Amino acid sequence: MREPLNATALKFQGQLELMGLKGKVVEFEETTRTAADAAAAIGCEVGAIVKSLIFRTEDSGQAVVVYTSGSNRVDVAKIETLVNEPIGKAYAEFVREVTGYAIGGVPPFGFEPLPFTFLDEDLNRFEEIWAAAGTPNAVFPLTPQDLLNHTKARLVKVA
Ligand code: 5CA
Repeated sequence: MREPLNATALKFQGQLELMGLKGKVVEFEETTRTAADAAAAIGCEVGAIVKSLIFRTEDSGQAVVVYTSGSNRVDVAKIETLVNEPIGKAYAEFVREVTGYAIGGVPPFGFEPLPFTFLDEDLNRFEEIWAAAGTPNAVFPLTPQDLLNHTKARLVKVA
Protein backbone atom coordinates (compact mmCIF):
# COMPACT_ATOMS: atom_id res chain seq x y z
CA MET A 1 0.00 0.00 0.00
CA ARG A 2 1.10 3.53 -0.75
CA GLU A 3 0.61 6.80 1.17
CA PRO A 4 -0.19 9.56 0.47
CA LEU A 5 -2.57 9.02 -2.40
CA ASN A 6 -1.82 10.15 -5.95
CA ALA A 7 -3.67 13.42 -6.79
CA THR A 8 -6.34 11.73 -8.95
CA ALA A 9 -7.02 9.05 -6.33
CA LEU A 10 -7.14 11.72 -3.61
CA LYS A 11 -9.68 13.74 -5.62
CA PHE A 12 -11.79 10.62 -6.07
CA GLN A 13 -11.61 9.94 -2.31
CA GLY A 14 -13.06 13.44 -1.83
CA GLN A 15 -15.92 12.63 -4.23
CA LEU A 16 -16.73 9.45 -2.30
CA GLU A 17 -16.96 11.47 0.91
CA LEU A 18 -19.24 14.05 -0.75
CA MET A 19 -21.50 11.21 -1.92
CA GLY A 20 -21.71 9.89 1.63
CA LEU A 21 -19.85 6.67 0.84
CA LYS A 22 -17.59 5.34 3.56
CA GLY A 23 -15.16 3.26 1.49
CA LYS A 24 -11.53 4.38 1.60
CA VAL A 25 -9.41 4.49 -1.53
CA VAL A 26 -6.49 2.07 -1.33
CA GLU A 27 -3.50 2.63 -3.57
CA PHE A 28 -1.02 -0.13 -4.38
CA GLU A 29 2.58 -0.18 -5.57
CA GLU A 30 1.60 -2.93 -7.98
CA THR A 31 -0.85 -2.39 -10.82
CA THR A 32 -4.61 -2.87 -10.43
CA ARG A 33 -5.18 -2.22 -14.13
CA THR A 34 -7.15 -5.40 -14.79
CA ALA A 35 -9.65 -7.28 -12.63
CA ALA A 36 -7.10 -10.08 -12.08
CA ASP A 37 -4.42 -7.58 -11.05
CA ALA A 38 -6.82 -5.84 -8.68
CA ALA A 39 -8.00 -9.10 -7.08
CA ALA A 40 -4.40 -10.22 -6.55
CA ALA A 41 -3.43 -6.90 -4.94
CA ILE A 42 -6.52 -6.78 -2.69
CA GLY A 43 -6.62 -10.49 -1.93
CA CYS A 44 -10.25 -10.97 -2.95
CA GLU A 45 -12.08 -13.07 -5.52
CA VAL A 46 -11.88 -11.83 -9.13
CA GLY A 47 -15.67 -11.94 -9.21
CA ALA A 48 -15.80 -9.22 -6.54
CA ILE A 49 -13.98 -6.74 -8.80
CA VAL A 50 -16.16 -4.29 -10.72
CA LYS A 51 -15.07 -3.87 -14.33
CA SER A 52 -16.47 -0.59 -15.69
CA LEU A 53 -16.57 -1.52 -19.36
CA ILE A 54 -17.36 1.20 -21.89
CA PHE A 55 -18.94 0.44 -25.24
CA ARG A 56 -20.15 2.73 -28.02
CA THR A 57 -23.30 2.30 -30.07
CA GLU A 58 -22.16 1.95 -33.65
CA ASP A 59 -24.84 3.97 -35.42
CA SER A 60 -25.67 6.74 -32.95
CA GLY A 61 -22.27 6.94 -31.18
CA GLN A 62 -23.72 6.86 -27.66
CA ALA A 63 -21.78 5.66 -24.64
CA VAL A 64 -22.78 2.46 -22.85
CA VAL A 65 -21.28 1.33 -19.55
CA VAL A 66 -21.61 -2.21 -18.24
CA TYR A 67 -20.50 -2.70 -14.63
CA THR A 68 -19.38 -6.28 -14.85
CA SER A 69 -18.21 -8.84 -12.31
CA GLY A 70 -14.48 -9.44 -12.81
CA SER A 71 -15.08 -13.11 -13.57
CA ASN A 72 -17.68 -12.49 -16.30
CA ARG A 73 -17.41 -11.73 -19.97
CA VAL A 74 -20.09 -9.47 -21.35
CA ASP A 75 -22.37 -11.10 -23.91
CA VAL A 76 -22.34 -8.25 -26.42
CA ALA A 77 -25.42 -9.56 -28.24
CA LYS A 78 -27.46 -9.22 -25.02
CA ILE A 79 -26.45 -5.59 -24.59
CA GLU A 80 -27.18 -4.91 -28.26
CA THR A 81 -30.72 -6.18 -27.72
CA LEU A 82 -31.10 -3.88 -24.70
CA VAL A 83 -29.86 -0.78 -26.54
CA ASN A 84 -31.46 -1.81 -29.82
CA GLU A 85 -28.29 -1.15 -31.82
CA PRO A 86 -24.95 -2.80 -32.59
CA ILE A 87 -22.23 -1.83 -30.12
CA GLY A 88 -18.45 -1.96 -30.14
CA LYS A 89 -15.78 -1.76 -27.45
CA ALA A 90 -14.91 1.91 -26.98
CA TYR A 91 -11.50 3.19 -27.99
CA ALA A 92 -9.26 4.67 -25.29
CA GLU A 93 -10.00 8.22 -26.49
CA PHE A 94 -13.78 7.71 -26.29
CA VAL A 95 -13.46 6.30 -22.77
CA ARG A 96 -11.48 9.38 -21.72
CA GLU A 97 -13.98 11.68 -23.45
CA VAL A 98 -17.10 10.27 -21.78
CA THR A 99 -15.72 9.45 -18.31
CA GLY A 100 -12.70 11.74 -17.93
CA TYR A 101 -10.58 8.74 -16.94
CA ALA A 102 -8.09 6.45 -18.67
CA ILE A 103 -8.76 2.76 -19.27
CA GLY A 104 -7.67 0.71 -16.26
CA GLY A 105 -8.67 3.42 -13.79
CA VAL A 106 -12.27 4.22 -14.77
CA PRO A 107 -14.36 4.49 -11.59
CA PRO A 108 -18.06 3.58 -11.62
CA PHE A 109 -19.18 7.18 -11.04
CA GLY A 110 -17.75 10.68 -10.76
CA PHE A 111 -18.74 11.63 -14.30
CA GLU A 112 -21.94 12.67 -16.07
CA PRO A 113 -24.29 9.67 -16.30
CA LEU A 114 -23.93 7.88 -19.64
CA PRO A 115 -26.94 7.27 -21.92
CA PHE A 116 -27.00 3.52 -21.16
CA THR A 117 -25.93 2.08 -17.82
CA PHE A 118 -26.14 -1.63 -16.95
CA LEU A 119 -25.11 -3.55 -13.84
CA ASP A 120 -24.22 -7.25 -13.77
CA GLU A 121 -26.55 -9.02 -11.33
CA ASP A 122 -23.73 -11.46 -10.44
CA LEU A 123 -22.08 -8.67 -8.40
CA ASN A 124 -24.92 -9.18 -5.90
CA ARG A 125 -23.28 -12.44 -4.85
CA PHE A 126 -20.75 -10.44 -2.88
CA GLU A 127 -21.18 -8.40 0.26
CA GLU A 128 -18.25 -6.21 -0.62
CA ILE A 129 -17.04 -5.38 -4.09
CA TRP A 130 -14.09 -3.27 -5.28
CA ALA A 131 -13.91 -0.80 -8.14
CA ALA A 132 -11.25 1.42 -9.70
CA ALA A 133 -10.71 4.77 -7.98
CA GLY A 134 -9.49 6.83 -10.92
CA THR A 135 -6.03 5.36 -11.55
CA PRO A 136 -4.61 1.96 -12.52
CA ASN A 137 -3.20 1.55 -8.99
CA ALA A 138 -6.16 2.60 -6.86
CA VAL A 139 -9.37 0.85 -5.83
CA PHE A 140 -12.12 1.31 -3.24
CA PRO A 141 -14.67 -0.98 -1.61
CA LEU A 142 -18.44 -0.57 -1.78
CA THR A 143 -21.56 -2.71 -1.65
CA PRO A 144 -23.55 -3.81 -4.71
CA GLN A 145 -26.46 -1.76 -3.34
CA ASP A 146 -24.28 1.38 -3.19
CA LEU A 147 -23.25 0.77 -6.77
CA LEU A 148 -26.86 0.41 -7.86
CA ASN A 149 -28.00 3.47 -5.92
CA HIS A 150 -25.25 5.74 -7.18
CA THR A 151 -25.25 4.65 -10.82
CA LYS A 152 -29.02 4.19 -11.26
CA ALA A 153 -28.02 1.30 -13.50
CA ARG A 154 -30.40 -1.27 -14.90
CA LEU A 155 -29.69 -4.62 -13.24
CA VAL A 156 -29.22 -7.26 -15.95
CA LYS A 157 -27.68 -10.64 -16.60
CA VAL A 158 -24.72 -9.60 -18.75
CA ALA A 159 -22.90 -12.89 -19.17
N1 5CA B 1 -8.74 -1.23 -12.39
C1 5CA B 1 -9.36 -2.38 -12.97
C2 5CA B 1 -10.18 -3.15 -11.95
S1 5CA B 1 -11.35 -2.18 -11.17
C3 5CA B 1 -10.16 -1.98 -14.17
O1 5CA B 1 -10.33 -0.81 -14.46
N2 5CA B 1 -10.67 -2.98 -14.87
S2 5CA B 1 -11.62 -2.76 -16.15
O2 5CA B 1 -11.95 -4.08 -16.59
O3 5CA B 1 -12.69 -1.90 -15.85
O4 5CA B 1 -10.75 -2.01 -17.19
C4 5CA B 1 -9.87 -2.67 -18.00
C5 5CA B 1 -10.64 -3.02 -19.26
O5 5CA B 1 -10.38 -2.06 -20.25
C6 5CA B 1 -10.26 -4.35 -19.86
O6 5CA B 1 -11.06 -5.38 -19.35
C7 5CA B 1 -10.57 -4.14 -21.32
O7 5CA B 1 -11.87 -4.57 -21.61
C8 5CA B 1 -10.52 -2.66 -21.51
N3 5CA B 1 -9.37 -2.28 -22.33
C9 5CA B 1 -8.08 -2.47 -22.07
N4 5CA B 1 -7.31 -2.00 -23.06
C10 5CA B 1 -8.15 -1.48 -23.98
C11 5CA B 1 -7.99 -0.81 -25.24
N5 5CA B 1 -6.79 -0.59 -25.77
N6 5CA B 1 -9.08 -0.39 -25.89
C12 5CA B 1 -10.30 -0.58 -25.37
N7 5CA B 1 -10.52 -1.21 -24.19
C13 5CA B 1 -9.46 -1.66 -23.51
